[in-house]
Amino acid sequence: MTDSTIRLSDYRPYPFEIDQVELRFCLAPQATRVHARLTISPSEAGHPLRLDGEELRLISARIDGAALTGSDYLLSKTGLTIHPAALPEGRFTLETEVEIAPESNTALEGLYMSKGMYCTQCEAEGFRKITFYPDRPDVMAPFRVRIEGAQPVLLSNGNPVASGDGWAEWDDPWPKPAYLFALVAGDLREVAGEFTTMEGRKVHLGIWVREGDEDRCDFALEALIRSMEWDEAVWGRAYDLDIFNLVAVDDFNMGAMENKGLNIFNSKLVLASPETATDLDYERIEAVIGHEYFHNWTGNRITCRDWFQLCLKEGLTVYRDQSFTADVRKGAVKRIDDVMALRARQFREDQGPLAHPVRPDAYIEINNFYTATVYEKGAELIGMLRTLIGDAAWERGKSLYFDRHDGQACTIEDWLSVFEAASGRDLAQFKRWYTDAGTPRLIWSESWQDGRFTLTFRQSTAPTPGQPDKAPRVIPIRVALLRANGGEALPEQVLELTEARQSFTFDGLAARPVPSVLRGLSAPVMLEAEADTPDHRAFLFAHDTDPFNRWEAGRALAREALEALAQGAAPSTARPFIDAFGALLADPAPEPSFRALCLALPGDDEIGKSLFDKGITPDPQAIHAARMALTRALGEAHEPALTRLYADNALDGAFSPAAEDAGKRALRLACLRYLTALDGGALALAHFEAATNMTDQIGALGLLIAAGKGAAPSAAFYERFKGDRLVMDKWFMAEVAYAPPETAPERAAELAAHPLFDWKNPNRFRALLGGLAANQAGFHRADGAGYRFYADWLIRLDPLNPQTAARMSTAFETWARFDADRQAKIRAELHRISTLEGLSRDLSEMTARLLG
Ligand code: B3K
Ligand code: ZN
Repeated sequence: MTDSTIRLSDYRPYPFEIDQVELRFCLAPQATRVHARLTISPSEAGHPLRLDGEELRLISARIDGAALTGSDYLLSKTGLTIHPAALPEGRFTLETEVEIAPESNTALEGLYMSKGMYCTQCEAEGFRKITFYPDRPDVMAPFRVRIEGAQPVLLSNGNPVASGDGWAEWDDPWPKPAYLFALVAGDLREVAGEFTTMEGRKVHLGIWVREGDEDRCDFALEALIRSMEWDEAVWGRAYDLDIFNLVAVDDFNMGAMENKGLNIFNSKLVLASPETATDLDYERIEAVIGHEYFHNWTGNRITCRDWFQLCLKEGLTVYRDQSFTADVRKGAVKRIDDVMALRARQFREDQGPLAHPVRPDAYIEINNFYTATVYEKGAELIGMLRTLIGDAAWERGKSLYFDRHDGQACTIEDWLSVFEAASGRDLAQFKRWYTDAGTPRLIWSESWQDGRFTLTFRQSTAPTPGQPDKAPRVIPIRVALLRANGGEALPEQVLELTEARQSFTFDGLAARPVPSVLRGLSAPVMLEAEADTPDHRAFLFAHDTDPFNRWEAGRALAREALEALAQGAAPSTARPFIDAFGALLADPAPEPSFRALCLALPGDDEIGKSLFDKGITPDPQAIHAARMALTRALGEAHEPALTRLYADNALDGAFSPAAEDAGKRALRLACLRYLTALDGGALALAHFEAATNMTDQIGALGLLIAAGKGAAPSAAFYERFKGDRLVMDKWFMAEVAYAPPETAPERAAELAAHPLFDWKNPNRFRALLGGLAANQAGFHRADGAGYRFYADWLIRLDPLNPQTAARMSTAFETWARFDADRQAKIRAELHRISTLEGLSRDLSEMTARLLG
């Protein structure tokens, strides 16, 4: 890497403490004045005072009231450095005034404007675009903020102190790093609520939205209250201010942000009504509201020492939000959803050129490390830790973490050491999960001899960029042994694999058991059996007492069938799966949401990865064709059962977003997919026309588009919803994601010229480009049209919004899977991007890593 690389090993504490921050904002779109008064104490004499600052026009700087002269400081493109000689010996105040132009801020980082409203995004390093400050998470200080502006609503962190016409003051007593600063000003409407904490504190809850959106906030407010209750009940953590505000904004680079007392959200993760939001939207809204709220303790009260420790707050908070959803919805189904997402995003990342450890040790642009590895694999490590040390030690360790570290900026070492103390275990080998990239491959085999059953495991991890050699990790493997006629011969237990190769024996069994291995995906590894048969999988799919492994067995059968078909095998190869599918349809026991998951086929990307894992070059078009063929074959084989399930799960009465009803809708749509392959879309059209909620409507529309029958319903959908920006995102996405692959790049290009394609809005940009990337066979069309279109748009977006452009470039991370011709085409596009003049740091780091 280049010399702009930031390294963990270079970490040094900041040589000053900031005792108090006082900020005054005079808002104006092109010339906002920010006055900052910092009370500073040197912790060690003789250091220059280094403050970060970018794109700021410095108006004045004073120390203890005296203006600095030119020789006292150095001003550069990245900050302000005040010479030690210009600093008083003890505590002093630094006052600066700067001017910024929020209206011209298209990067959506720092203070910017979205539809006439001022808002901020400071994580990771946006505060330096607001004022001069040590913009690093280990500098924590109480903030007091005064906002002056013509907007009716003026919000910041903490508690409101005073306000008048055109001004408001806020005080946040909890010391916080600058990345948690927030300010919002605009013409907003409040949907208010109230919560009393277990400590008896009355908290005012406010959801702030634009006029007209007030009636879409009830679910978000309920979700917030559920989150607050859950964090008290399960983690013993209560809220710590008198007010909690949450604002919805339309232009936002990500999902949401946990600013202290003032969460800012992408409006798609707040606003919901049955007509406009799908069941998945409802579930995500609840999960993300929970996630940001949970950050108040895991992230805000205890924060990260430096950005290398990002997983300290993110992995843990994802773990918390996943547990929350599992508790308030259906735990087994939630685990399956999480594992599907982990494999689709994190395993894919871990296997490609962007692979990095959960705790990286070098970066150029930290925004490029808000990844599935840091977040989702980070969460898996927390779950694994709990499995390894057991619930009692886990509970003790959690309490110790909050007792010991409240108010501090911490490291992964701090985190692990509380669990070492609580469990009495040495977690040195476990720590490799944080420092070593790559997904271990775990191969198992079994033997049965003289009444003794043996399970043998081998683990290995392929080299990843910068890490050629990998030592064995500790892997908790949940295992149960099943009886051949159903039921458990040996209940579930955890085996601890610590060596590269290790065997575990089981005695006292009356007959040879059937093992159910790695239940719940008890470690983020790729499991393979030395010798596995469709019979073993079909048995587990029908009889495993663990719902996760039951689903997993069916998934593997489906994957194998698709892989074989994609390589030209005879249709009869799919027989074991088609029969097992039928057995599941006939089994009355599984509840609808679980059954819906078992009936869905793996996506094209999953098949592509799986073939590549086996050393086979995937052909995206053949995979797509295989999925079509298998869908049809399943429909033909099981039409009566599918028709019956579809009919039996119809809902009437008022819409409820609760898991129960959502499961039935998901199951009906799963059945509808197969029935559409048979009738060409008649039933799907009826479903679309009768739909009274967005789940049914967009679900059916997607099937119709894919069946080539989308023109009329899509036009009707467009007419009905063209005034609704969130629904229009869904339309843009569906039009490309489900388009026939042969024409997907052309459809994307057509839509890019559509008057509603507001490409500067990240949601709309992601809808169109994300839709194309989701259409694997279309994106990877052999002539490279998909790649070219995609790269053109990254190039166009980069100068305005580098963060989103860099994020979207991950669509190219799988290039090494494909044939030489596709590889060359993708690499040529990446090369074209990487050699552009003036390319952002964000996108140039990404293209360099992607090219390897
Ligand atoms: N912490 C923010 C993400 C900030 C991303 C900066 N590029 C949201 C979250 O994880 O809760
Ligand atoms: Zn987070």
